Amino acid sequence: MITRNPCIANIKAGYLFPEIARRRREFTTAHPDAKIISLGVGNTTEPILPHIGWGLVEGARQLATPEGYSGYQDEGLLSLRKRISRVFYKEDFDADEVFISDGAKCDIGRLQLLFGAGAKVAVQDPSYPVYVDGSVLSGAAGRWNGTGYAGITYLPCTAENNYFPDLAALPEHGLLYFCSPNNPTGAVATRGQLEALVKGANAKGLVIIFDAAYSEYIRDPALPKSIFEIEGAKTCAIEVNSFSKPAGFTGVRLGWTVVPKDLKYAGGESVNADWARICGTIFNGASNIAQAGGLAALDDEGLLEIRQLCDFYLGNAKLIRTALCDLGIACVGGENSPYVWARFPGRDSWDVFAEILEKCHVVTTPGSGFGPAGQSFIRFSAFGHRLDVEEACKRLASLKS
Ligand code: PGU
Repeated sequence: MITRNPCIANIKAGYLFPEIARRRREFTTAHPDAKIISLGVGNTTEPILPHIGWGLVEGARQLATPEGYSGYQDEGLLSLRKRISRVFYKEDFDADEVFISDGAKCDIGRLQLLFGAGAKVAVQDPSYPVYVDGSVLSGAAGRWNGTGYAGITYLPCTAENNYFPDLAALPEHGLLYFCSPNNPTGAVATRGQLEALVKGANAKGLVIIFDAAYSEYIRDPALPKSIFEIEGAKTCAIEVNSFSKPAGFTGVRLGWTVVPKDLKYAGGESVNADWARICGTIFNGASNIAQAGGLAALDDEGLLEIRQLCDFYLGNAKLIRTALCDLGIACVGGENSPYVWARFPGRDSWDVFAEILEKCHVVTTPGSGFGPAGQSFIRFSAFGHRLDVEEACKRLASLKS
């Protein structure tokens, strides 16, 4: 029989979120009457707002007309690529530098095809688990050594360094996944920090995959929403983004990736041309209906709805933060991001996860699932109905006893 891909055999455990779902199921089987509230996976809960919803409906209706019908749109609708460039990048990118995707996660998974199994990968620690698990699947992570993968450079982002990594540790000619606003810590890199990062990346021949999936949650106008606000980023960065968290498209599936034409490999070849080739080969584009929704999301009315939806979830984040602070639990995040990162000194994350589930019937995410530096932390997601979040906050009080 054919042998298993050794990269799959090398992956440490189940993907974090299905593992949480498994533990939740185990708990509900033992306690069938428990009314569980999830502040675990970052999955949107509120309905798509009316104007954006209308865009989706209209997109579907158009497909059923001779003049509105469209088929494959490999790199995405030209009108959407242009609108993304206008709304997010002051038209600084040509349409063929903006690639429409079926979501940021899908592109994060595909992007490593550009660099292959030999890429030296660095991640913020803690970080969204797809960066590391995707690297394991592509063969770039090396062996599991008990606390992490030997081939991955983990860059601790802790209270001690204000959640920004030590740039001296960046690998030369490697790949860095960088997420701001960060999942899970909620930290947002300042302009000065990103300037130092871009300078360091250009000096070391490093490519940054900048994940801006939560950029619409930034409320502080001084904080950059995109790596491309930083001079010099076009020669060292790729940016992935998504309609999931700003527009509630987690189930609709729509995102984009910007690959500047100025970005070149060591041999001078164009990364943009390779990405177009990869997308043309293994991806046939995002749904036309989703893209019609995306167009509606990025007109004036749609942008107001995005603001409104993010404000709602930020309101939830504030309630969670306040509840935790009232209990004397130290936490960060939640101000420019939908995640609150809470510290339980000396405790194992999975034990705290189990305690919160048992005492409060609230599902959270254990910090250690995001990397070694996440140990003793819990991530609270602000994606939930308001009444559920209020109820969860009340229940957290039983953590005192
Ligand atoms: N990037 C970051 C940093 C994310 O946190 C998530 C979702 C995505 C990308 C995915 O974006 P899509 O455009 O929807 O593909 N993170 C959530 C959901 C869990 C998951 O497995 O994606 C979370 O709870 O961390």
